[in-house]
Amino acid sequence: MANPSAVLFKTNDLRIVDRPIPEPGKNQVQISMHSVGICGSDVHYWTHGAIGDFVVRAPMVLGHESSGTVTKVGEGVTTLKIGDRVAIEPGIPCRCCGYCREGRYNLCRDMRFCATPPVDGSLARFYVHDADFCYKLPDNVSFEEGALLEPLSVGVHACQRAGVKVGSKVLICGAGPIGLVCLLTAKAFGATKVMITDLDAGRLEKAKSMGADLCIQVTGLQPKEIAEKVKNFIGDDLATETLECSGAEPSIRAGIYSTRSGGTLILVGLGKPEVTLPIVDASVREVDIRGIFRYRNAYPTALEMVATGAVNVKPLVTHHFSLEKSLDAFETAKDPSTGAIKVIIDCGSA
Ligand code: NAD
Ligand code: 572
Ligand code: ZN
Repeated sequence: MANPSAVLFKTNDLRIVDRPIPEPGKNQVQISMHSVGICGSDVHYWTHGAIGDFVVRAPMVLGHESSGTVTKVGEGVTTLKIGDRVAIEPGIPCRCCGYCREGRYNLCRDMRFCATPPVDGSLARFYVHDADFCYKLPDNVSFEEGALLEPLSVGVHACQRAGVKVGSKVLICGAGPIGLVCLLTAKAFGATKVMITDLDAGRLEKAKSMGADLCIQVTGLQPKEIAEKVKNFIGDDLATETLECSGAEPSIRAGIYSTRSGGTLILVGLGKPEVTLPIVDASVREVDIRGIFRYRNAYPTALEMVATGAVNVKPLVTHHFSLEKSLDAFETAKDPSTGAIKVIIDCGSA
């Protein structure tokens, strides 16, 4: 096959099929793909065929956490050359609307984001992307780390929106891949205590090994009981910033109760579209509740954190598969009994 690609045809119908090798247009580069991480959203499109209003109506290539080597440069590209190793920021905004022009390009309504219908992702042998959304990797940053810059950028944006700083006492709710990148980022931003919750003991063990100061197994606990544990650990105060990374309704409630007056709760996790929350408690204690939507201008920071050793993202990776074995990779990512955190697909380039 010239360009084997992991194409989702419909729910539970993911196949490796040959696609034409794409040629780079103006200001684009062709990339021989190396590492592609599987995200929860890839698994969700595979198993459900949709996330909210984004419905897979035509065959779509999956994958948006990726890196590779530049194999061709299109007209006008001056910043990259053949052979450069790059991480790919997967969302290309329109560049023209008010949000783009003020730098908040993640809010662009015409964003084309890899593996969000109808836009193809990058889980293929060859892929073409705008050059200015590709970041050259220094020699000491691996392809795998390059792919992990994508979820890490979510952690960077969450911590920036939260205002995590030196001395912060941060609570993270949910110890999946996103909770773990938030843990790494909060520590790199100077948080002196990072606490994390989950229902799953294995995920909490992973969080502990990655630097969590307190792990709270929340099964059977009421939101206010979780807040009490946070308060006891910090020493008669609550979290300065809370990053909710599960999307679970009881966890958002716990997030409000666990955040100190005047603090900030960031809603990273996206679950039910409507939930019941102790909103008066949040309001009278001036707990700011802020959402995040992916990230903006975060790749350079994420790359700098990895390149300097401020964070170590390697422990996130639990499994590797070849592109040809993508279906096995998705089965592994889907099955909680595998203990998978981040499954990486190696697409074949050296
Ligand atoms: P994940 O499902 O792997 O992790 C979520 C974790 O939360 C799991 O470990 C689960 O056991 C835990 N959990 C469930 N209920 C809980 C509860 N009541 N209390 C504490 N923990 C609980 O997902 P992920 O890949 O880590 O992503 C996390 C969330 O972030 C998802 O909702 C995802 O859609 C969202 N997300 C949002 C953005 C954004 O732009 N806002 C970007 C990326 C991911
Ligand atoms: O890494 C980007 C990313 N974004 C996720 C989930 C996983 N990975 N989001 C959750 C789903 N939304 S969405 O708005 N959507 C499908 C476009 O519901 C985007 C952010
Ligand atoms: Zn993702």
